[in-house]
Amino acid sequence: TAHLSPAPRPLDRDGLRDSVRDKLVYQVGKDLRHATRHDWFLALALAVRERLVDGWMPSTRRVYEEDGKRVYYLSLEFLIGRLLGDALTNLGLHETAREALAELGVDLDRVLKVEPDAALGNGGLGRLAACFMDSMATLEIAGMGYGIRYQHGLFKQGFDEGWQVERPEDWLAFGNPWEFERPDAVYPVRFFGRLREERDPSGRRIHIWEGGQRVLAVAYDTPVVGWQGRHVNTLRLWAAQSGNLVNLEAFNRGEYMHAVEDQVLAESISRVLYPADATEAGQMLRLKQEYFFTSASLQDIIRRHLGYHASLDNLPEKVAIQLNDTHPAIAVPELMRLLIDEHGHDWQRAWTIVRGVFNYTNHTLMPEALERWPVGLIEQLLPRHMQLIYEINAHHLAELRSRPDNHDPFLTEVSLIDEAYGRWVRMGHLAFLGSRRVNGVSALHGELMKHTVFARLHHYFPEKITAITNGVTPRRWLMTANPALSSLIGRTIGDGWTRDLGQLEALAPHAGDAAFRAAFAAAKRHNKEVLAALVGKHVDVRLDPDALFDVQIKRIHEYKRQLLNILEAVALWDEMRQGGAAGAVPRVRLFAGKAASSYWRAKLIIKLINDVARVVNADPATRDRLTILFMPNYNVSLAEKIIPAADLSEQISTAGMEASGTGNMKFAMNGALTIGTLDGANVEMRDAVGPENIFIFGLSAEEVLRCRRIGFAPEEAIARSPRLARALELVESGLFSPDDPGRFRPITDDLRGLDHFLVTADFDAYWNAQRRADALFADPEAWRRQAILNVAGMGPFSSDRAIRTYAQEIWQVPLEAAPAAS
Ligand code: DL6
Repeated sequence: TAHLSPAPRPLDRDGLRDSVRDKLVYQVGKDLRHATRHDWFLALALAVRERLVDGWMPSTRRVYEEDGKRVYYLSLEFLIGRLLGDALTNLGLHETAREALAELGVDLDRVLKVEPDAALGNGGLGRLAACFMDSMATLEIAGMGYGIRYQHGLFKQGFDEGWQVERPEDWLAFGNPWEFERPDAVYPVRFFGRLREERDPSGRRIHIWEGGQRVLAVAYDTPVVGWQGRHVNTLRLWAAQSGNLVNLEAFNRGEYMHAVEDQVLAESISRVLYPADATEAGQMLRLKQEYFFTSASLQDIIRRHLGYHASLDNLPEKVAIQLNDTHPAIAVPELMRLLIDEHGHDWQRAWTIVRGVFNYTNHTLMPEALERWPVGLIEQLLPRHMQLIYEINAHHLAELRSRPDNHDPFLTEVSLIDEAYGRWVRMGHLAFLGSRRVNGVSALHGELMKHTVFARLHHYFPEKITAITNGVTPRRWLMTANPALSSLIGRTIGDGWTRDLGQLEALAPHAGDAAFRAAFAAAKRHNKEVLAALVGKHVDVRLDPDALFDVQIKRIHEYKRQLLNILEAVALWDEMRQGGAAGAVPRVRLFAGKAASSYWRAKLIIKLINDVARVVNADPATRDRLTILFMPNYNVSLAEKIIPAADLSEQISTAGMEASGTGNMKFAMNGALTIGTLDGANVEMRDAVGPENIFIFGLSAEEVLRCRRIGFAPEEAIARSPRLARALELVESGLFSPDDPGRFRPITDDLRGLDHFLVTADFDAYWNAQRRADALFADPEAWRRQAILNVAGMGPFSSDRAIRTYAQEIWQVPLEAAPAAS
């Protein structure tokens, strides 16, 4: 369209080859003959980065010149993965790079593999942030991501006799060719200290926060390129440093540790990503991380704004800030502090600006995962912020008390301070109150937000909650990850889907075409062979590409119910070895995912899966029909290999507990059928692909709530299901853990006692859904037909659609580029 920015000048094979050779010699400092694969990776990445920069400068210049509204995405996590393949895809340079390297005697695929994953996130929330960055660049939105440059990302997972072990991750060990350090973009961030009050010449009270620990936030910028390189945004990550390089006096006294203490303490803030996912949180350091990156980002945003505008009064017209979960919720009192204490605004004006600028995305409703900080901790670490939070709360409660529709003098449920057991600041409430819009990540999740955690706040502020369903970038998750299927799609319907995923609809009629189905099956078969070869290289398990690849990959969490999956596998194995389960097709049950290091129950579930796998895989009676495998060290790169090879995607959470899911979308986009509950975005996926093309089972979210309200009796569910009873008995018998027969008692006792996640309630329904999957897989043509219809139905699940809707409904920024342009 007329609005699209021009694509960057083309680069041919010879140009890229020469550039790579130059980078190798002059920047990596290696001779061609002695270069390692890693050197070649650096050389190619630097050559490609140059192309990114070619687009980056004009994009940045244009954004400044146009002075439009900017979008800032504040996120403690960006689960980026590898960048080289993605950059090549977006710049259309994949084949050029392959040929250029071949001329230098180097294989591109081998080079791509040495890039470490940037694992700066735990799971869905962090990966969503990465997909959103891709889509903002593709839609040419002036967007910027802000986060932390963790020195060590999410831990590496290994197994020791089937138990998860965590090893530190070291993605920066060989340097990072994508980033630019910005020693000139540095901001001070204070912790602890004292408050003092003074009067300014006009008699106004001013608050001075002084003393304590002062840390510096130093910016590192990574260019984020959109589709076809037309627009390049920035991801700015902060590293912590101390202003005091070394205490020379202490050093000269021989106190070497003491001499660098300040530096070590400061750097600890950006040293490690917390391996927490939903239920765990470190205390002081975690809050420090949250405040550190939030404060630096807000100072940066204000500096940029004041470079072009006389005051901050028009901030809401020029800036929209999305708070990714409550991790950056301290931004609400921090912006109040900056506006009032540093820029002289009065309370009312400052509050109007805050409420016009921020928006908040909620990613979970689990009460234990909603962040709350002890009042005492905030008072100690951020004394001025605690004061401001009290003041915000006082205004908020006074306003509600004066409303004619309020009959609650105490307003305990909507107060920012939870005083039930101890005193806590409710960060979700703080983010809700300080935001213009509060977003749920699927239609169901948005509805549940209105009726559960935010019910009372929603009553008073009914216009705030929106529900924009998550999406994933088709460039990484289909185009780069699955060249076999992408090229088939391209040959069949053209390439417009890369920018307009709705075009996949045009595949639907081809589901009825036997030749297309055969080509589709060949692509899947190829991907399964690639995965089987990869598995064979790393673990001693042989996967049969003819078997049904049944995959559950995600964080290990009780609500995601990996337990339901493995118990059903135990029941199936038992039936097979008794000579039953005649209709069951040969299957590979593949698991992957990490457990938070302090989530003991999740780690026991991993051990159970590994123990069951050891016994089942060694059984000669069932060996050809059932293989169970837990792949270690799940990360984005592994997902890119597993997802294109999957036949069946496990999305089996307790309904009402998975906010959206995004893995569900990636699998279906790659031609897997889903077996799942009516949870998160599964509901919308069912509507998009048709209920006959998805295996839905189990309790609905409403039924789950009812079940829990009236009290659920697992023993009755177990008594009704001889298969489940038998599976539990087998686990309890010690068959899978002969060295420690009682090992899994905590799991089975819980299933028999409380079963909060309703595994036993859904077991039979799950078993039946699995048998429906068996029956369909036994008819390959019918299976393929449905798989193709799943791909065809994935149009709505692009992150481009999600970002377009955020832009219109939440950020209110104009969209320049037309949706369907390719
Ligand atoms: O919104 C992204 C993603 C959802 O798709 C998942 O359903 C949800 O579990 C996940 N949440 C997290 C961390 N939880 N918290 N807070 O990753 O967000």
